[in-house]
Amino acid sequence: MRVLILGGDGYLGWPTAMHLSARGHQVTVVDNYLRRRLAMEEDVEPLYEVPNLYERCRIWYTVSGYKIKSYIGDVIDWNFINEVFETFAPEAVIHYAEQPSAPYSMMNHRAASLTLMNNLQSTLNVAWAVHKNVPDCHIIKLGTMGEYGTPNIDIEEGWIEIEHKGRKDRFLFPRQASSLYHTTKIQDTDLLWFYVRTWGLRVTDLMQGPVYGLSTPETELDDRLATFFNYDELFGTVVNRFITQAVAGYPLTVYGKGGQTRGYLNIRDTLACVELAMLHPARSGELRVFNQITETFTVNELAEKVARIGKERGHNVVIKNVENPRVEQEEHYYNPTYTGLKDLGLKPHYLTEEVLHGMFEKVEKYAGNIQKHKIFRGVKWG
Ligand code: USQ
Repeated sequence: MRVLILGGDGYLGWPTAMHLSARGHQVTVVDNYLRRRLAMEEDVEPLYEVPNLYERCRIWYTVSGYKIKSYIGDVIDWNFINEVFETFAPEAVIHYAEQPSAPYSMMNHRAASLTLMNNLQSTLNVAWAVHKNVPDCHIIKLGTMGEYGTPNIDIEEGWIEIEHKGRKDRFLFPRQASSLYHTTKIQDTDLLWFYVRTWGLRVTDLMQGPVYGLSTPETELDDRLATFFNYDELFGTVVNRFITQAVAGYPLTVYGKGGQTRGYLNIRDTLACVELAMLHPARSGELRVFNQITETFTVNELAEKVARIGKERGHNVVIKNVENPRVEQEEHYYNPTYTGLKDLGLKPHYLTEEVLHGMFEKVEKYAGNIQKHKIFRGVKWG
């Protein structure tokens, strides 16, 4: 299949590109290095350096014999992205090209504005580029579980049937996010749903939880094929952060009471989910939604798991409840449905002791690179 990956240089984009390329798909990647630029501006570069995107593609070719074509350019630049779609004519497009950090989006007005403009404009351009050049192309959009928030009712897989005054209809499940970043994802969903209804686009919205991990079958082939690994407050997700903190002897930063529950998944499962969605496309005129998680944990549970394995490996691990810089519920009901991807054949990789040991092993290798001042800066929501 001809597949276009937008945001193909990112934490998930690059491993996805290799994964699909290794399965014989014709992969083209686009990226404007936004994530690299923001990390540099904010002094939060990843744990180790990775080659630039052109070089990554060259190394991938040398190692695997498969070619990935890359374009450096901005999805919000209409002329650029329109031309990419016209030239490559993808059968599927995977849209990761967004500012992905909740704390970054809450830092100041400039960061909020960049997040809003970038995320919405890129989604708008994807819808237009598909409509104009390849109307049958399947759009796979990375959404987020955070769109739903933490409602006091079960979370359905995207849709809910509502009976009101004796009549029934099916609606998008109510959304109420707790960061500006997450709110832009809600707006993305609304934009796409509008164009699905109006133009008959085919769209899959993957409501993904926080991802952890740094190893996929393809990154294991050569150290230079590794993905970014951030452990800072802006771009590091919580499990990746806790493991790095444990290795650095920095107390694990549990925000507030630590009862915040989220659905998590291994980076390997992100790749599998995206591939499954691609191999089983949505119908024309369908917005299909999957909740992309494999298990749920509270922050306290994650801290305890990481502390246990960290201690086993000889690290001095302490758990510390710090004042929560975010505005979020710290104790709440959480019961999401996530059967759709399993029904398509997903075989989850759970957060086992073995997986944690594997992550520790990698991070320990780069322990000398950890800069403790990058770990906590306390970007406040209020
Ligand atoms: N947390 C801590 N201590 C920390 C860091 C985080 O207690 O040092 C807590 C947060 O308060 C939150 C939970 O851990 O309750 C998850 O935080 P996170 O930073 O791992 O994830 P989040 O900010 O929600 O965002 C991440 C990705 C984002 C993706 C989202 C999925 O950065 O791109 O969309 O996970 S979800 O959370 O399901 O919306």
